[in-house]
Amino acid sequence: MIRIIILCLGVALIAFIAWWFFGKHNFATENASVNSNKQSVDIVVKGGYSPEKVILERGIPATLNFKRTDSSSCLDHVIFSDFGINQKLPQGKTEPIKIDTSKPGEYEWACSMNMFHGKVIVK
Ligand SMILES: [Cu+2]
Repeated sequence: MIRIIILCLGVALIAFIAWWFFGKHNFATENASVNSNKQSVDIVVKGGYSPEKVILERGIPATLNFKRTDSSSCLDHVIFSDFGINQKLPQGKTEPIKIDTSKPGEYEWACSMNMFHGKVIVK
């Protein structure tokens, strides 16, 4: 009986892990919504970043709207080292961050402890 319970828990755990990774990959990348010379992407900060990869168009002023719903202090700052940005993210509020899109390339962001990461791709 105990063996069956352990087996069931094991299967449930594997299913959960598979779902977790599948879900993340499924929602990982998002293109900015562009309208009248502006582009923006909303990013939810909760146990990481969603989406964690953002594609922006070159030369159009861009804003990333970070909304932190996670209470952990780990995620209370977001750092774009390429742009010299170190922005506090107040919990429950949307914090707009302007991104320089003048040069194409890939720019990473991270939490203050460099544990969680995301990436901006300027095309
Ligand atoms: Cu962290």
